Amino acid sequence: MIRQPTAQDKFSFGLWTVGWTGVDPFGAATRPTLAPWDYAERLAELGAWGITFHDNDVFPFDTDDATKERIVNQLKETTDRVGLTIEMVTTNTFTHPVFKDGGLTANDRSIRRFGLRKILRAVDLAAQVGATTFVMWGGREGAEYDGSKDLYAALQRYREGVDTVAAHIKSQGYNLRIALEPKPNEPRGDIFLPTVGHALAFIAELEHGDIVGLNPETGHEQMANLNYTHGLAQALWSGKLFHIDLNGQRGLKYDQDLVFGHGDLVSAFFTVDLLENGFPGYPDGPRYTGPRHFDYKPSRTEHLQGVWESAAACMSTYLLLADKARAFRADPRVQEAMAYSGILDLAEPTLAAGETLAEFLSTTDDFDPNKAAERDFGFVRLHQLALNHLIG
Ligand code: GLT
Ligand code: MN
Ligand code: MN
Repeated sequence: MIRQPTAQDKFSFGLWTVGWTGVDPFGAATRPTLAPWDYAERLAELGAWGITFHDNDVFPFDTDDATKERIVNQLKETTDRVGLTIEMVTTNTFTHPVFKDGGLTANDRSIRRFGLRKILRAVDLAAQVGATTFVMWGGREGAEYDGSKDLYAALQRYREGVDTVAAHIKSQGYNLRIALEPKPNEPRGDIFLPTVGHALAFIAELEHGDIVGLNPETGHEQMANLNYTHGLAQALWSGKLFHIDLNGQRGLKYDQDLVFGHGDLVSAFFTVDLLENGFPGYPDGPRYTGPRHFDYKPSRTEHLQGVWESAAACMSTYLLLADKARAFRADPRVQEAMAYSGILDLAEPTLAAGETLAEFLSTTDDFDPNKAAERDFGFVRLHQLALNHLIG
């Protein structure tokens, strides 16, 4: 079964996703390179709503300003003509060898100044093409050897870099927010800001943290053996879920960037359930309304036909899971099981309204711990109902 996407579904793709030609550390390209506008046109035909890109997905690293302008204009003309939104732009601070020790946290100050300038130019480009999110994935910000970095200084310089970018956005009056993208490792042995939690704590230390949030990626959290849906939930709870990178990952190995749902399918179901249905106990609670952005790689065994099929698969899988997640929440058996499990009771504050600490401490509620310990929560039955919806 295939579900056909429309613009209302707000699906978007990085140009580097369908544009990946299959070059990996062990082998050469297995597919031809198309022009950026060719990828955009094809994504629009498939039902995507938007695209995203790095500066160097569109023009090569050493392009002069006039040529840059011409290429960017040609892409913008194409996206306008086919009705695609350029929703996010980011900077490539990882491919060129100059960035081998990072862009914002390289030990070499001249490289940091070069990296920061490149990022600021990409911010201007983002504003020029109408993007509203600016992702910062610091893939080369990190180390292989603990002795190779002053870790305090690295965080100081990372903060300086992100705050400088945020200050530039504010001073120019751009309608842009920064979304930091955590990843635990690869390409560096250890990347700074390795998880959602580390990045949230970092944002709290920024001067301009009000316009800085997160772009969590499914596989990146799972590479750290963490729960992606929990990560999204905490980012939402903090008001920091600015953007998402959906894909698939199967366990603790290299960053697979599989089609969404081709990794941990049960986890993907609950991710979509959270994105589409929100928190069960908070109908008016925080919701993610941004793009459903895919950051995946069509496997290098596939040629162009397989590239388009895998992009369509990301969107179709999302829509199928959304249908199932809605049916799951609407099912009276599920609602009964959720009530039995006390899911909605967790939304009730532990202290009563107006209850003082003295009042609270003066009573035992006639609570019998042994009796309470006999409670059956029924989480297994509830989970099996989820599974029935997922595979039924
Ligand atoms: C790179 C990385 C992705 C990031 C991209 C944004 S680039 O492909 O693996 O996870 O989202 O810089
Ligand atoms: Mn990835
Ligand atoms: Mn990503």
